[in-house]
Amino acid sequence: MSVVGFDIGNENCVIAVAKQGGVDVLLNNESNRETPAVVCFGEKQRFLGSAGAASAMMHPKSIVSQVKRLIGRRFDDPDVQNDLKMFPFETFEGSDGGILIHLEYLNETHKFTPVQILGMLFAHLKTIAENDLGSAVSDCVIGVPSYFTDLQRRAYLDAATIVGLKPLMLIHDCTATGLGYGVYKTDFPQGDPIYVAFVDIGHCDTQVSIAAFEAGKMKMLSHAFDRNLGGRDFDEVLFRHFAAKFKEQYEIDVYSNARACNRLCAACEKLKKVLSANLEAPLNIECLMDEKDVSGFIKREEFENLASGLLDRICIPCHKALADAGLTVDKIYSVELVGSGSRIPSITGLLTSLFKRELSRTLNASECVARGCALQCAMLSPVFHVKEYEVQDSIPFSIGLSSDEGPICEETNGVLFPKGQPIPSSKALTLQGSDLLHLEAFYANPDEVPKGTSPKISCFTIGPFQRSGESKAVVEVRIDLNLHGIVSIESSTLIEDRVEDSVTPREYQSNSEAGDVEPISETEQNDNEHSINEKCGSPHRSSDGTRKDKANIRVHIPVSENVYGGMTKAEVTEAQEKERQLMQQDITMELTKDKRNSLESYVYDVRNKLLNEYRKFASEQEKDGISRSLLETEEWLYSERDDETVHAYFAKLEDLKQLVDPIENRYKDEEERVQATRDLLGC
Ligand code: ATP
Ligand code: K
Ligand code: MG
Repeated sequence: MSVVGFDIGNENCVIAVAKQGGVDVLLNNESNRETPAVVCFGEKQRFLGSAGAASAMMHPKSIVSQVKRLIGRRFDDPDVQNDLKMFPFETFEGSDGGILIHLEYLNETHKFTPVQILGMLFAHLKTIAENDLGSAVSDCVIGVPSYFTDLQRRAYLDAATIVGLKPLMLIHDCTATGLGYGVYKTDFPQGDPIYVAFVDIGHCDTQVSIAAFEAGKMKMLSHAFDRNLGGRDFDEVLFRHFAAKFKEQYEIDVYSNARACNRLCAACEKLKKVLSANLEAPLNIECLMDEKDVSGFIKREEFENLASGLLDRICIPCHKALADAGLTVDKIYSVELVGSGSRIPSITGLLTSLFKRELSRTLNASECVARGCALQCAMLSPVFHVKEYEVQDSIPFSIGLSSDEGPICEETNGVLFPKGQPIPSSKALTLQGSDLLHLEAFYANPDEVPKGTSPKISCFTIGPFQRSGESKAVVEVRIDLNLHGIVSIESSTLIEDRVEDSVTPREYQSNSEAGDVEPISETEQNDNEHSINEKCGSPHRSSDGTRKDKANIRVHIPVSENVYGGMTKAEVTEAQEKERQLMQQDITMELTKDKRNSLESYVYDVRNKLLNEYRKFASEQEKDGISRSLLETEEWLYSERDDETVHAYFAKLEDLKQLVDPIENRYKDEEERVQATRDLLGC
């Protein structure tokens, strides 16, 4: 069983595998360690990852990138609308308020949700891993931004399920990075823990987290972020600068031309990278628009001035992470800078003065998340032995719970899991009801979640159940903040007094099929409507209230959950079927290409051999016949036919072989004879 970690970036994805003796980053089909997060729809097949990026120019209208930005978001979110403007494809609002991407493919308009597109990317990364490892990959750990909402986390799990991946855990990016830092670090100072700040600047976002390390353990103290600040914003600064310049200088408006926009955008990203290593850089694009070649020039200093607003914004999550961790900069032992967006020198300068110390680059800036994910996967895997290491992560959002009768946790203003709650955690609630209970999970503090996040997370219907007497039934509900950081109901149990001798347990069965009945000791019940028992830090625990002497009957009752904006089981199944079809089409097209290539090279090969090694073994008549067939096949191949099936290419090859094989055999016989004679004389 393999142990795989995935870092899904807005720009690049990285796959890492834990092996005996360490973690390796896998190379993709193009031998790169990073795979572009791109899905492209060609005419008859999809191109994924590097192949997708390479076919961008061929199919500019059907290339989907930065899908991570769209996952679990609402179509009407102003941030989303802003992003959608930059995409070349059309998008619409789905019936659930989510995003639907419309793409022309195989003479039809296909509608995909971002989850489906992410699934395609997952499938591609899975295939790369499987080809490398030579075995099936299913268990994995996937990195997610700390700002991901419940819905976005569920969307990742759905995308994984669609393509047969089983995430053992979704882990926060900076936690994965921290794990890689802590596991390998051996020189911990004696005494107090050390505090390390991780600053990850990616293509679209910035995350800052602070962790406390001691020998053998790590605790995440805070997660802060700017969801809309990353490398691409620096590209945009350059883009706007040059778009304005070229308008003045060349009288062209790149905004009016999608292709010109794309090209200038790509050129600006390159320019930004050049400016990381040089104090000035030129920008030249041939025939950008209206048949005009353009050229420009910029100094690093000017770029820094243009980007000063962005630089200021990087400070905000840094200060917030410090404040939330309750630390001042002088308490920080080290600042680890990761994410390729952080390669801009002025960012380093800014962070150096903010944290009042030299920054460290102990970790591989582009691989650390994937490596940490693979390590975590190894730690969770039963087949892998990893040295004991304790990780305590936390959720950056307060999550509340209410019932039909109002908030449940009144003492804490309705908050069930406050910001900073360890992941995973578990709480047992004791509730009362007559036949059904409704619970609503929600974000309790709109200031904590990213702007535009709906406070509504999910609702749970518990029951139906039957109470035995006049009084309300007592139901114990175990709510988890699970390993993925998702709120879920782990179990719900009807608790009734055992009535001696008169009633058999069967009669306590609920209306559901899931009616396991087991007698247990009673857990403590408060006099008020509901009480809470809590546990955290371990994924599998139940409440252990004070025991009383009297035994109770516990009956499991069914729970149905409705995630606002989430996929139903039926939708996941449907998406699986759709993905299976798309994948089949890709495989068929690849196979067809292979067959076509083999036919093509066979024609060349035979033609060549007829002039050389086969010359003596074929009559003139045979040679003429074969040459004619080769020519015919070639004409058939190049007559602009692109709708042939695998079988057609296969049949043509077989036809040719029928003609050529007898000659091939004569040639081989002769070869063998010569070899035998040589052996006889030679040795
Ligand atoms: P995210 O974390 O937002 O999902 P990601 O993980 O794909 O995205 P990274 O691969 O960490 O992002 O970083 C990509 C960004 O880094 C891009 O904006 C890219 O232009 C930028 N980048 C890469 N190399 C350099 C460089 N030498 N100088 C400046 N920026 C760079
Ligand atoms: K990445
Ligand atoms: Mg990243």
